[in-house]
Amino acid sequence: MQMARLIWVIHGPNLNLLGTREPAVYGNASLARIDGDLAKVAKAHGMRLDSFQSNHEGALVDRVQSAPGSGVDFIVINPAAYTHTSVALRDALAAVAVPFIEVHLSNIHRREAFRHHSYLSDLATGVIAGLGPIGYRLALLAAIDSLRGADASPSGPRPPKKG
Ligand code: CA2
Repeated sequence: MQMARLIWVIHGPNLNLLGTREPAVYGNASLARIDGDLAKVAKAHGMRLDSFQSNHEGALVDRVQSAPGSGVDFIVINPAAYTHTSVALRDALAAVAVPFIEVHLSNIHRREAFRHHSYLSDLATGVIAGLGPIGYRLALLAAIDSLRGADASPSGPRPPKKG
């Protein structure tokens, strides 16, 4: 029997502060609560899920680089401030070619101009912004749906369509 599909959730810098500061922008939920909710959803759908947070760009790049060797099928990522600055994270996601969905708690397009550009969005399967913690859950459900579709295709698992 095939191993259950594996989804990684990756959180960027300062998201460990969720639930402790700036509730008007980022809500009241802690990161542990968000990750706990995602773990339950994944389990209910028969998927494996691991969450990771770092405040360090290199650690995030290392994590992304290790995805293929760890058998990761899909990544849900909130790159936080590195969304707007990190060519390194972009290059890592492009190199590993694991499909990913970019999530933002806040609507980055309603905020300062420097938050409007993402170095990752054009590589992403999809982008969710402005819906708060439920955005992670929606991204996870979309990832699960995409993996289910891949498993159901007559030729077996296939990469997501590009372009
Ligand atoms: O809206 C998002 O999810 C962001 O990715 C959050 C980043 C921000 O730099 C992006 O532009 C949009 C910031 C995360 C900071 O998280 C905090 C949480 C609680 C208290 C302070 C910061």
